[in-house]
Amino acid sequence: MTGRGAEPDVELLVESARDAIEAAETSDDIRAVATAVSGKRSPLALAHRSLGACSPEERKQRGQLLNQARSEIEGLLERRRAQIEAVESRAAMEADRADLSELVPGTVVTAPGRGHLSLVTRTRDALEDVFVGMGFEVAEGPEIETDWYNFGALNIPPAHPARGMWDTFYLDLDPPESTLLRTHTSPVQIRLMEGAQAAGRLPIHAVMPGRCYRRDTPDARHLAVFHQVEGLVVDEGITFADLAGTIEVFTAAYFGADIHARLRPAYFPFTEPSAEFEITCTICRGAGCRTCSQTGWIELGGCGMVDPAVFAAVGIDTERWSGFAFGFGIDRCAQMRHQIADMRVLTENDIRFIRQF
Ligand code: FA5
Repeated sequence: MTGRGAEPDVELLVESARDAIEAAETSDDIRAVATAVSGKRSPLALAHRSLGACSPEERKQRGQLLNQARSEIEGLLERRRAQIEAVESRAAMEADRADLSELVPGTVVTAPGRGHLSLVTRTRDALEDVFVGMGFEVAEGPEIETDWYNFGALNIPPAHPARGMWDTFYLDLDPPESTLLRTHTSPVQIRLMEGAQAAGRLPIHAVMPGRCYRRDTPDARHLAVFHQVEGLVVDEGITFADLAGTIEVFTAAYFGADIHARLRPAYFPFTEPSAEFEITCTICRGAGCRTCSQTGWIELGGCGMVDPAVFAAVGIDTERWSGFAFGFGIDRCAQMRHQIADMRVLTENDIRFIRQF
């Protein structure tokens, strides 16, 4: 190989990669093109390999050219991949959009149809699949809880002002306010940590889906009976970056790369630091609408690093272990995934809605 003619052939290589990348239309296409233009057997890789036969001066010059070519090709691939993902995720969202238009008279279903799982159950299953794919186990806990598991062990002692964050349904049992319908899935974290600590089964990487209850007035984004999925990781050397990365991977996997997510500082008594996790409202695409109270953003859940007081309540050694936790609304995820303007349709049993899923 000689230095003469090196530049045109590298230019040619970039040009033909550019043509192939621009011609790609689907995720499968772009994957195949990526292998062809920058994979181990691509002309680019072969050109790199042949540098060994060049003189040191030539190697330096041509090596630089080839590195520039590689970063240009990778940039082109990245851009095209993002465009394709955005188009595909928009198309998937569009296909899932709920249609609440009136039934055409005369199309009433006469024969009993075959039933199917509700949208919320299917959303829970889909969310579980995403987290299981990321290495989490699935656990469950009771819906009727004691004050200790729902509040006390979570660093919310009686009369703590944070109790006001959860309007609670209490059971009519003695002593008063000792037993309740869980207001969130966070008590399952406590049960899991207690069990794992007692049995010497740390670390923990688990998600805990389930039904929750609050004396919330139903509106476009709230129900009195709703669902959350809790996440908990307790391991050595866990940092906020692990939490942020997990949420990012989850959002991209569940909502698609097109949806923007952000973390905002927040307060929860059982995590420190804490954050709220929001995505662009899928109803108005961020422009502001009734569903998102004109903010353009929808809160999906809360998260943060497990507070040392919580580890102390379950006897976990904070010298060795650290962890993060999160809790998302499953109904909220379904609402955003399927662009449902008002969450109350999830409970109304309107056959026009149910049959769409
Ligand atoms: C909690 O319940 C915390 N336990 C979350 C958490 C877990 C924080 C672990 C830190 C660590 P919050 O009250 O914000 O936080 O509820 C979390 C999510 O549940 C909300 O963002 C929303 O998506 C959903 N949610 C809450 N209340 C309702 C409701 N009434 N109807 C439907 N979804 C709701």
